[in-house]
Amino acid sequence: MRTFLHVADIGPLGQALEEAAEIKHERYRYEQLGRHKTVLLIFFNNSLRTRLSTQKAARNLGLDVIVLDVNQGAWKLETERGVVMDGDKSEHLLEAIPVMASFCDLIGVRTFAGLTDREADYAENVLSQFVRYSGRPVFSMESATAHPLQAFADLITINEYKEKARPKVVLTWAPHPRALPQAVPNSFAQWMQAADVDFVITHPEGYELDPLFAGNARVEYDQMKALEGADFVYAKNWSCPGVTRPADYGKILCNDRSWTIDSAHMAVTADAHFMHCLPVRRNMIVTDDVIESPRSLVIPEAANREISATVVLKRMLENL
Ligand code: AN0
Ligand code: CP
Repeated sequence: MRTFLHVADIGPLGQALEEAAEIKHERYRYEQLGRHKTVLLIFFNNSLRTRLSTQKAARNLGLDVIVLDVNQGAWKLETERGVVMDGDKSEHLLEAIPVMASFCDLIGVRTFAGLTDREADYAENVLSQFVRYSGRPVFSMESATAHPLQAFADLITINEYKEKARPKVVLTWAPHPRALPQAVPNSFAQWMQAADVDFVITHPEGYELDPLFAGNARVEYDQMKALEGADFVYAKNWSCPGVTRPADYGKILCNDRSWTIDSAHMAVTADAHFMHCLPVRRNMIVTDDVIESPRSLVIPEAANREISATVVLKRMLENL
C-alpha cells in the first residue's frame, strides 16, 4: 500500500478486519517488520488519540518514530505555490517535504480543513503535496476531508460489538458551538457504504455530505425516525459541506439542541451502542448519562485506533 487516504486503499474489508483481529490478539507479531525503519508523524493541528495510537502502532511494528508539530518549534510553512513569501512564513512545503522525507521511510500527515474555501479543502492541497513530492508512502492521520484511520477503527469496533449479521448503523449530526470539518462523517459514511451494514444518515437540511464520500447513502431528515431500531448510533457534528449551497461551506446552519443525543433518543433504538470518535463536548453532542452508559463504546472505539494504525503501517511496510 503506497497511500492510505480512502477506503479503496485498504482493499477487501473482510481481509482487513481479519488482520485487525489477528493484531489485536498478538500485537507484536510483526515487530521485526519495522526494524531500522522510521515513520515520521507530522501534525498541522492538535491531536490526542491519533498522536498516541499511531506512535503505539509504530512501536508494535518495531518502527522508530519521529513526531513533528509544525506549529510548535518548526518554521512556519507556506503551502501555496507562487506566493511572494514576505509574510510570517519562513519555509515552503516544497523544500520541507523532501527534507523531511530524507529522514524517514513512511509519512503520516494530520491537516485540517480551513472551512472557508471548499475547493481548496476538497482538493486536499497539503496532503496531496506530501503524496506527490515525498517519494514515500503517505497515510492520512485526518486530512481536510477524510479521517480513514478513524473510520477503520470504527468499523473494527462495530464488527466486534455487533449482535446481528447486518446491523443498522445511524450516523447522526449533533450540535456544536464551533464549526468542525466533514472529515470524520465523510470517512465514516464512505466506510459504512463499503461495509455490510444497513446505513442511514440523519441531519438537518443543508448538511448533506458530499456524494464523493456518502455515495447514495439513505438520508432521513427526521432524526427520531432515523434512530428507530438502530443497533449503533454514531454521533458527530460537522459544518455545512456546501453541497446544495456552496456559499454556506464551513458555516454553522443549525444550533438546535433537540439533536443532542440523550436517553429519549436512545429509547427508540434497538438498545443501540453509542459511538463518537472523540474529542466530544458533553451535553452538546451527547448527554452525560448516554456517554457513560454501558452501551457506550467511545473508549474501546478510541483504543481500536491502535489496531487500525497497526494494520495500515504493517501493509505499508510489507510494500516498501
Ligand atoms: C475534529 C473534527 O471534528 O474533525 C477532530 C476529530 C477527530 N474535532 C475537533 O476539532 C473538536
Ligand atoms: N479521534 C481523533 O482523531 O482524535 P484526535 O484528534 O485527538 O487525534
